[in-house]
Amino acid sequence: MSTALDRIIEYKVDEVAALKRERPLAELADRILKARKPRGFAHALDQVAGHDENALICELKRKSPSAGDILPGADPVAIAQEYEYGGAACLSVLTDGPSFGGSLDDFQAIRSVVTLPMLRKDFMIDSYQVVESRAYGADCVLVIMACLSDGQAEELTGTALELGMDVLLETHNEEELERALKLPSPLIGVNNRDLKRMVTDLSTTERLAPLIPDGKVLISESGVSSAESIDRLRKTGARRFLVGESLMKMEEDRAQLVT
Ligand code: IGP
Repeated sequence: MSTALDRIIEYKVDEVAALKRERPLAELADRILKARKPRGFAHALDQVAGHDENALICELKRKSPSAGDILPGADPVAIAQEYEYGGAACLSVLTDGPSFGGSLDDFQAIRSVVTLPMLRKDFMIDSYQVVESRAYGADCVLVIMACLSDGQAEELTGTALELGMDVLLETHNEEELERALKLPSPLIGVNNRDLKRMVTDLSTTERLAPLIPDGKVLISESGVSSAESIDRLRKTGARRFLVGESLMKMEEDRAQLVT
């Protein structure tokens, strides 16, 4: 049976083929030469995270397959500024259009008004997208183990590191974690949401956190909807969290979780 993730990857293949025709790599390379150097994404998290402090990656997400429209009519640029003032360590911006309503235009508009390190959140299947991310000023890219072979994950990671970006390796189960741990990036995301079944369960982080060795850095992603969920996840040792929907919906005081 084909899953939501399979369908996304199917249209990504077409999307990337079209992008490559429209804008050759040489054009992107030119932009990269003019771009500001990457801001350390992992470093910014380390600066904030501590025994008592949580480092938040706050996400801009217009809609999603699991939540539908998250905040219709919202201005992601204004929200990104609130996140920055509220104490976010980093930002994540969804750029997938069909499923998440995002775009590189969103990314660029936000990039031009905040100074925080930014993750380009998309479904990377080709190094072209990694190069494109850098050309748009991304400091980190997402590599989702669930939709990549070992060879692909290695190639995307290698390209991003060569371009000076950080790489968030996203895992959801033991097998994906084992594969991610072999790659040369320390940032290990544990997605509490199963992208194939669209079910979110914080026990995913509880199960996988003990399997992450020293020297690697855990980021708990998705379903972090309250101070209670942070308290629960902190018991696994997690101090870095990627939060989208609940912060988007928090119309007042988007700094509330940043403590
Ligand atoms: C944020 P939430 O439940 O706080 O909105 O989740 C983030 O973890 C989620 O958007 C996400 C995601 C992804 C989206 C995690 N991994 C991969 C698209 C693709």
